[in-house]
Amino acid sequence: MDEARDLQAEFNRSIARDDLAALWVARRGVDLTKPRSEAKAKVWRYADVYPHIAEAGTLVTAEDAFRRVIVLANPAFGGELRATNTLYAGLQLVLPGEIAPCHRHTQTAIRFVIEGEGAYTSVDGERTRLHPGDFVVTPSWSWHDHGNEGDGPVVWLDCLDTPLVDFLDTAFRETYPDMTYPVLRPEDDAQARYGANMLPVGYRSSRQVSPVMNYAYKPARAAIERLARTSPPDPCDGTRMRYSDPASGGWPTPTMGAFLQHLPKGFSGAECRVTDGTIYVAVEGRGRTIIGDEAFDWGPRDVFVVPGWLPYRHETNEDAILFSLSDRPVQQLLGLWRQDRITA
Ligand code: 1HN
Repeated sequence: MDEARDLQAEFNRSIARDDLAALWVARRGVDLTKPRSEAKAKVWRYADVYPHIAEAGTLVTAEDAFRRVIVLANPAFGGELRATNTLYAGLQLVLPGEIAPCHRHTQTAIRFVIEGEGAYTSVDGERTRLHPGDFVVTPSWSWHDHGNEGDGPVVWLDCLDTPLVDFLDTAFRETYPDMTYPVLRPEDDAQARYGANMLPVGYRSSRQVSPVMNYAYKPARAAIERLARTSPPDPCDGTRMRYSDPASGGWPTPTMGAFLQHLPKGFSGAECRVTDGTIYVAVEGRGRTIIGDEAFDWGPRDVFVVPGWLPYRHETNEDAILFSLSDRPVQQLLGLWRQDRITA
């Protein structure tokens, strides 16, 4: 018996020298029946993070920093720039008069505005104004710069698919020779063309990304609030809508989907789990989310992460609105996405 074990151990050592491994050894004792996300559940409260953002504002300019961002680094990944398994998140500060210089990269971004007025983002020569609750899409390989023409600080949450793009070894980047890209189209041109339940006749999408640049908060919130009044909430997610690409009906970006949801006052949600690890931003109201066996309180501007396949359950003290995003488009495209309702 011992001899057999010794022989096996010697076998494992000897094949390892040739960069080989025995599958039955590597998988011994590993639960292969379900995913176990490495990511940790976590809340970043804005009141805790904002002082660091404000201090960063006194230490570096947006130009010197290129992007003045405080990254929400999930503690599970030892300092890697990841909020979930596949997504990056960071809070970006642009002060009045500043410009975050132009560049492009293969990573896609969704930027959700947390606070402040007067900033714009420019994508391939078109600008859009940012208001709290809006999100803007920066498609893969599009030139983009940001600026703040207002008189107060502006902060938004950058969410990018960088961990996913890195994993696929597909990260490319270029810096534009000037600070800003030339303005080629009128401001909010995309809003007029694609943002009013219409499309230009003959429009054919040439990219796997929504032509809508800015998904405004006001109409989304009005729709959610109206639905919340007239239809019963989902037991897990309340009144939850996904944002869509008006041309395809699909997701705003190929790698990141976005959602807005309303949870009524006193909501005590059923326990659920989904395979897509999700980044939430509390926009309005207060509540808590029980993730696994830990409760995370949240209020306006707090960001929290629910790792994939960990049971979660939302509770509220007030009417609440949550924005969220995840890699669900990728999982669904590959036929891998699952959900499970663990209703008691
Ligand atoms: C990026 O391009 C921005 O353009 C922000 O504002 C954060 C994090 C990783 C890679 C690219 C931006 C980023 C980023």
